[in-house]
Order: sequence, then structure tokens, then C-alpha cells
Amino acid sequence: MVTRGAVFLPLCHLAGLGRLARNTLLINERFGNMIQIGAVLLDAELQGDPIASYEVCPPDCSLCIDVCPVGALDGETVVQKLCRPLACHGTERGFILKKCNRCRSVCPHALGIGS
Ligand code: B12
Ligand code: SF4
Ligand code: SF4
Repeated sequence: MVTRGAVFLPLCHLAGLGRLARNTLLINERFGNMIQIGAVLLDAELQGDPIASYEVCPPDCSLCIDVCPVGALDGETVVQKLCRPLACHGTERGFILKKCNRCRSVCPHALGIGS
């Protein structure tokens, strides 16, 4: 199982696991964006699910962009330098604290589309 070394979101999209939303996170129809992604490397060829085509972001929704305290989102990407100190805060003792995940929790699809 790997969590680094591959950029998951485009791979997940191509594997049919969901769509990328304006908050730059993957939304799965059933589980929303509250999914932790991992990968297992295999030397077998597997059949992916069809690429997801459901709508994830209503045209007029910008809740995630508006809620970001550091203005890191523009609807297409995230400015890592602005987000990282909040999303991935390192303590003096070497622990990582997630001080912010507002763009994730504010989303009406956080727990699934239509949930
Ligand atoms: C570095 C990293 C960060 C950085 C930078 C984020 C970023 N988007 O680059 C920081 C520290 C800011 C960060 C923050 C957070 N992250 Co983060 N992060 C990662 C990590 C380790 C690598 C991503 C990376 O390399 N980005 C660098 C470049 C490539 O990103 P980019 O140029 O913006 O490209 C992205 C998009 O443009 C798009 N993209 C690019 N090319 C293409 C092509 C196609 C065809 C498509 C469809 C898409 C696409 O996907 C790219 C990858 O994100 C991944 C895990 C992984 N191994 O992938 C988790 C990951 C993306 N993070 C995750 C999460 C949950 C968060 C936070 C919510 C953490 C929190 N506080 O709880 C915040 C959210 C901030 C946000 N709105 O994005 C989850 C997302 C789960 C999901 N449902 O989507 C992941 C997948 C971790 C996991 N194991 O589940 N993260
Ligand atoms: S995790 Fe917080 S700081 Fe980072 S993009 Fe989301 S709302 Fe902005
Ligand atoms: S808050 Fe609105 S714009 Fe942002 S990801 Fe969720 S549905 Fe899309």
C-alpha cells in the first residue's frame, strides 16, 4: 500500500472512482469527498470502472472557495504554499496537525451526492 510517490487524484478519476471538484478534491457519488485514498501496486491488469460522468459542482456554487481562510482556491487548483501551513501543520514534536479542512467539510457533497 502506498500513499506517496503517485499523484492519486488524476489516477482515481481515470479509474472511475469519482470526479474532481472545485475544491480540488475527489468526490465519489456514494461516499462524497470524505475518502482517504491509498494505492496497491500490482503486476496484474485489472478492469477499471467507467469514468464517472455525474455532476459534482452546481454552476453557481463557490462555498469551498469562499470559506478558505487564506484564499488558496480558485476553482481549478490549490496554492500549496498558502494551504500547507493549515492543512499540514508540523508541531515542534514532529507531529502533523490538520488545522483546516474547511473546503472539504463545507461542501454539500461531503458525505455523498444528495446526502
Ligand atoms: C501534496 C498534497 C497536498 C498539498 C498540495 C495539494 C495539491 N492539490 O497539490 C497540501 C498540503 C496543500 C494538501 C492539502 C490537502 N490535502 Co492533500 N495531498 C497531497 C498529496 C500527498 C500529493 C498531491 C500532489 O502531488 N500534488 C502536486 C500537484 C501534482 O498537484 P496539482 O498540480 O494541483 O494537480 C492536481 C490537480 O490539478 C489534478 N490534476 C492534475 N493533472 C490532472 C490530470 C487529469 C486527467 C485530472 C482528472 C486531474 C489532474 O490532480 C492533481 C493532484 O492533486 C496527495 C496524495 C497523493 N499521493 O496524490 C494528497 C491528497 C490529494 N490530499 C488530500 C486531502 C484530504 C487534503 C486536505 C483536505 C487535507 C486536510 N486538511 O484534511 C487538504 C485540501 C486542500 C485542497 N483543497 O486541495 C487527499 C484527497 C482526498 C480526496 N477526497 O480527494 C489526498 C488524495 C490524500 C489521500 N491519501 O487521500 N495536500
Ligand atoms: S484546507 Fe483550508 S487552507 Fe487549505 S484550501 Fe482548504 S480551506 Fe483553504
Ligand atoms: S463546495 Fe460547491 S463548488 Fe466546492 S466542491 Fe463542493 S459542490 Fe463544488
